[in-house]
Amino acid sequence: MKMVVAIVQDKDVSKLLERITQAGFGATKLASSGGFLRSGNTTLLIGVEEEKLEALLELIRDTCKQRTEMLTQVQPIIGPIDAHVPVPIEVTVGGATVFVLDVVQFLKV
Ligand code: 2BA
Repeated sequence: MKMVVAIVQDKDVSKLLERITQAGFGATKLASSGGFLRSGNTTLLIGVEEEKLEALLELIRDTCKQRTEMLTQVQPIIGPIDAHVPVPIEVTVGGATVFVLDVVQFLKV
């Protein structure tokens, strides 16, 4: 068995959960935040039999879209006076960041 940890954008979560539950996978949804953008995203924990792993990854690939987000960074300006100006930077986020882990034991007690 494998544990898929998928970090997805909030905008993709409803559709993805609908599709993975319809396909018979069990999932747990956790609210999370990215370390770089510090904005909300969602982490899904999905336990899956090894033979169904590829089908699950395909659903994630197919559902999670790549998007651009704007980040404003304050940059110092070199000149006669010290100044700091906000500079917008475009960052590409997603589709999804996925880790696949081996499960040593799976119990429901
Ligand atoms: P964030 O950390 O908020 O990162 C959002 C996006 O910012 C990233 O998209 C990437 O395009 C960019 N980014 C991240 N760190 C950067 C840096 N040091 N310099 C320039 N740009 C940077 P994704 O790669 O699609 O990642 C989306 C989210 O997935 C991340 O949100 C984070 O929550 C998670 N993630 C990504 N890599 C991870 C890792 N190695 N371990 C744990 N979580 C990870």
